[in-house]
Amino acid sequence: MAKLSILQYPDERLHTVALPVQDIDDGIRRLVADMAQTMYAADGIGLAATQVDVHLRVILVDISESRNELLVLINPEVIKMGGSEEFEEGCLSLPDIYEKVKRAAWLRIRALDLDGKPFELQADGLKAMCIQHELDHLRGMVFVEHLSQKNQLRILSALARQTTQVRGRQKIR
Ligand code: K1U
Ligand code: ZN
Repeated sequence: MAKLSILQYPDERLHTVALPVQDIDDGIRRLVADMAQTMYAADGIGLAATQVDVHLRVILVDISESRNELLVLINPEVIKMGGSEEFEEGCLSLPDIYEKVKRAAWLRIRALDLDGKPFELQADGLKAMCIQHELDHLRGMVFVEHLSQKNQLRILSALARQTTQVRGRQKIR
């Protein structure tokens, strides 16, 4: 297993649309193991393959406190969704940025597991928000792109300030 590096917004590669997985082979199984290690090491509750620069429809979710209830969704598709809920989200591609996003309150998903077996899943609450956030990554969308232009500019300047501060600290050392 290997820890992968996570693309950081506004990296253009985060806007790539992911393609369906054709074959669940050893390459995909290795990708899932590496993504799981990366997600747990970063204390994330989800990760999309897009974020590790692999543009295939693979997402992982684990919202459990024990961090041992890994959900692997290959070629996930929404069957039904409904309701509306606003939730404060974070993203491993935008450290330290948390913003409220309005999404469907619940959804039903169809996906393949690691054995290539189709299954369906119903989710609400944090799990539903996380799955929708990861599905956005697969279509090349980052959660802040749900916000107004003004708020996106505010976030971009906060990120630029973070980068300048890190570079400044590196020069002092
Ligand atoms: O895709 C990602 O970047 C992972 C992201 C998933 C996510 C968090 C919160 C709402 C929707 C989707 C994260 O894991 S961010 C970091 C985090 O662990 C977290 C943030 C807020 C609440 C709970 C966890
Ligand atoms: Zn994210």
